Amino acid sequence: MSEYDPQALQAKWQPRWEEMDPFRASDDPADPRERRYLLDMFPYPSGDLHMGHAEAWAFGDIIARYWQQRGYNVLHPAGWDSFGLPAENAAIKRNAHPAEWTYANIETQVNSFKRYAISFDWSRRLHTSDPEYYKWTQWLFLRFFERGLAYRKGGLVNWCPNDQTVLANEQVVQGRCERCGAEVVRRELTQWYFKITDYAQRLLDDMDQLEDGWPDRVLAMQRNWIGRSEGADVRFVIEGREEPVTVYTTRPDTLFGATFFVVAPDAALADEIVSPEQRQAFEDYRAEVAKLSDIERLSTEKEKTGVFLGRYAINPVNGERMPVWAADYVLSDYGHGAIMAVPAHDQRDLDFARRFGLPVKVVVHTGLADPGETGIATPGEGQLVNSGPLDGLTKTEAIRKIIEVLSADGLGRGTVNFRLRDWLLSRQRFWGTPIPIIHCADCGEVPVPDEQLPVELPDLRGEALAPKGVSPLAAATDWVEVECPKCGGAARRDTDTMDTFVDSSWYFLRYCSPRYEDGPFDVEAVRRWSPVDQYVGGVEHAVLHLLYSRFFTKVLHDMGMLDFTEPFLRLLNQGQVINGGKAMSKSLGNGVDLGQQLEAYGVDAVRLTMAFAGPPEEDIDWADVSPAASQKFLARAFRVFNDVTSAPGVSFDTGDLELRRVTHRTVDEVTRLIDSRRFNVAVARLMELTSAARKAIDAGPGPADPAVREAAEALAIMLSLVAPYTTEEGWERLGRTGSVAQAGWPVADPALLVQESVTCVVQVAGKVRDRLEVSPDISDADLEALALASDKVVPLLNGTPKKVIVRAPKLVNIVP
Ligand code: ANZ
Ligand code: ZN
Repeated sequence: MSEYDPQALQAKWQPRWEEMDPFRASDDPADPRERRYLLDMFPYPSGDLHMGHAEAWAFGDIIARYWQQRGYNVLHPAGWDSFGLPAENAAIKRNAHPAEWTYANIETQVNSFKRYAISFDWSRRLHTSDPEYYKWTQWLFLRFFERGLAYRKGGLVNWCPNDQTVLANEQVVQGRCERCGAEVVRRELTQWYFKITDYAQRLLDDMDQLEDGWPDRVLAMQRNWIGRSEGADVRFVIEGREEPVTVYTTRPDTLFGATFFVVAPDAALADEIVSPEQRQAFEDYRAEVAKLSDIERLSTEKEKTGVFLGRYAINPVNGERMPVWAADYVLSDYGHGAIMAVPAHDQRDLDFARRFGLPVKVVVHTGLADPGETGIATPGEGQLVNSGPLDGLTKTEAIRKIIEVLSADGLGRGTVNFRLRDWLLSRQRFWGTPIPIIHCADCGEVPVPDEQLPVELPDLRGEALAPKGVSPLAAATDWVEVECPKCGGAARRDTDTMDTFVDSSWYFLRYCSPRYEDGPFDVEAVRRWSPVDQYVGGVEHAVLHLLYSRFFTKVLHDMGMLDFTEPFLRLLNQGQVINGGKAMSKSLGNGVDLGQQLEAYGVDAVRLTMAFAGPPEEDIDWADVSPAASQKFLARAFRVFNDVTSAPGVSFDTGDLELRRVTHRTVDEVTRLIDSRRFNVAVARLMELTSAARKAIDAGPGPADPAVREAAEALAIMLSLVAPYTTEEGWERLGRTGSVAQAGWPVADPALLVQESVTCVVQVAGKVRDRLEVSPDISDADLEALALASDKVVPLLNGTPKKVIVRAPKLVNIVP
């Protein structure tokens, strides 16, 4: 086998690695090695692995294998986020149990990951749909419940008419169900929520810890989602209503410019205050609005709609009467569900005022044209006008002043608001973690006692799982009807299951002690391994999963179970694998099948192509890369390993100095490049090292020179991060024993890193007058100074030369 045959190498080494099991993390507390935790985002068992998996896991594996080589005790676990709708829909179609589809797909992915040579510690494998796992998801739910962080409330929720389940706001994308694309409607339902809003400020503050480790855009998306704003609550009296109504505004300085008042049509207040004459119109309008998603309601494109409620609010600062309207652009669950409208300085209010002929009153002079005429609101800085005691102040001063005034008069106060809402976690579907609560007519919501966990799913399959608006679990009478754990009376289990984001909010903790039976995780094991040093995964999880995991971490910290507050220190978001400039899709027919690529080029060439394509954060266009060229390069490297003739263990000291320098420089650079996740440049350096070794074998000191062995061994180790099969075989060919994955990262000798000098030619008037030995990275300025000071040049110059052209480090051209 001196020809490079990737399939033969895979057939040879995969079973051997299976036996060696080289990537087991050591749980021994006395293990002196530094620990590192590399986590790939939880895979969902949707089918076999695809190109996107191949990319993400190739990157994660480079880092994990690198740490392994550096001598760390590395935790690199594998598991599956195995609850969820696709399994359930497949089960309905095939009249089967969701577990069948799920676990069959997992087996397929396990085999593919093994072939793909990911350096997992397989002993820690877990699945969120195993009762041994979801027992602890339930246990955690109960702890949240005890702390008031899991609660039920009624309200309008997003409902997918196709999947027949509620969706979190985050799962509604442009008014449609994230999973199936159906248009989402609003429904009044009682659902379970996690009180993530209690943690809004901390979720924001703790981002300080992530500033250096997470991509800026992910931090921005988190910040945006939490949506903190500062402003004021202001109390308005509504004529004929005892209790004043509070509104939230970020611009209390514009209070004198409020010309009307708007209530969310779906807020209880609207229903309460609407006048009898306007009731019919209001109810018709409300029914229309119920069909819209928040996104549509907030769209600035959409023509403004609304109805007058036949009532008036009194502006607390000037006593003016303002008509009260209901309009969909005001949301019932943000702020207080009602606003003061300031059309001159808020575009939505202005659009509304112009549509319905309401007055526009400028109170901040910004220097821009009158919004009442232009239709363009002026939200910017300026000087207050028409505002009594605020006149002449700047916006900032006016905000401070009016908050003082309102507070003194008991009419309002400064406040902070968050866009973040509580996390709706209950789903009316089968294949998820059952909510461990029992409803008793006398005792209310009763937690299932810990010793009765897990509440296992009943055995339902096929038709029984079909969506019917209530959870399929409701029909499993034997399962539902239980005794109340408190009073022993007849009671019913909660029939909803949890959003799968609950399962994946704590899996990284379970990996630290995956078989632990006395709790969700062994606190000591987590202390040793966590937080995660490097998380790798797609940017599609930039908001939801990361926010939820951060929230869980903070709650567990408050429960005294964790000694840190952020779960993931560094985050790498890989780009997408696309084809021909477009995302791969069935309809475009531009999908690339991973299995076929692996068949055609071998695992190593595909992994190498992923790493070499560009910076890991950028998209890889498969039409622009060449796995065939990757394979050719690997064959070249393989030949180098084969051609070395010196004995293993030979001293490198007497080796060819030039090649030794190249080797050590490459080690030094590749180390830094991997540390900074510039895998593509690292691969380029390894290609150069391969060429240098080749040249030394063919035209230089020859294959027996110790420097050739040194280069080949360093190459094998460094390249093993990307091409494990080729290098494992190469290592064996080099006469070395043990896995190349554990050979240990090469160390660059500083003495061999000093750069040789370069000869620089100095020309005067086109003639070569001097040759200077300079450092290859000399600056243009230094080189110019050296050249102008040369003994051979000075006599030829008559004062300052006309022109000096510098091409560092090789040429200086002087025009006297
Ligand atoms: C008057 C005003 C004048 C406003 C002005 C803005 C500019 P953020 O920054 O997102 O927190 N608002 C308050 N509650 C609302 C609700 N339930 N639905 C829709 N809009 C609501 O936005 C706060 C601003 O959004 C508030 O400040 C309010 O409009 C509006 F020149 O009050 B403002
Ligand atoms: Zn009871």
